[in-house]
Amino acid sequence: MSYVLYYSPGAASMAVHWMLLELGVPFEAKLVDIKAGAQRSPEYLRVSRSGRIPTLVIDDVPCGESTALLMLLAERHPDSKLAPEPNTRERAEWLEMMVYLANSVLPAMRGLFYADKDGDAQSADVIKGFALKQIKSCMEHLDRVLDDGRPYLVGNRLSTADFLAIMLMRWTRNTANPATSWTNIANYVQRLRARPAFIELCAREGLKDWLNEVPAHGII
Ligand SMILES: N[C@@H](CCC(=O)N[C@@H](CS)C(=O)NCC(=O)O)C(=O)O
Repeated sequence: MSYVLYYSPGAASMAVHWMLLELGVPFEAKLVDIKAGAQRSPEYLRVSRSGRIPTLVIDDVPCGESTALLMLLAERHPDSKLAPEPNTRERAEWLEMMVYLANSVLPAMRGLFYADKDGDAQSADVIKGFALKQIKSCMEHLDRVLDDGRPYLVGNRLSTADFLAIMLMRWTRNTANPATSWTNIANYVQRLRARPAFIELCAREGLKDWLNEVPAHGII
């Protein structure tokens, strides 16, 4: 079993990177510098037909799409229990949440960050405005899901849905309505950010701007 993750700091690879750390499996991480356009280099296009991040090369086979990769890793590592068992109520909830995040939240984020690149510059502001409204309504929905005080998004235990949701919530941090402005989400984010694997992930990707506050005396 071998894993090579092509990633860019804070990008859609983040959830997969986090999951690999939680699993504690050996993997190699290869940086693709999006700002320098490395996702369009002939080397990268040899592993990724779409030229998008992430790609996870599993036993020499390149695989894409962050949500699919999380589900695939959960399938390959069933002992981790990062996806609920088939034919359970939690499985139905998990499938619904994974598809909601991939199908409603992720495309809106793409609209927010890539409106000028994917569309044309003249309509970019309109697309971004629409995306921001969609993202706000998604965060309202996720806050309602968390309203019963559950510690994780699905089934009272950590799952791939949490890796994906936290990554997406982080992307709202510089908008007028960051995800953490909703109380249930803010508590959820604090809980998940305290995980050692998340702290390790941020250290490895050089991300310093979305960590829990460390008290002045240094004891958490
Ligand atoms: N649906 C894809 C989205 C991937 C995606 O849009 N990745 C961005 C980084 S967050 C990317 O590759 N951007 C570079 C580009 O589009 O040129 C997934 O979830 O893997």
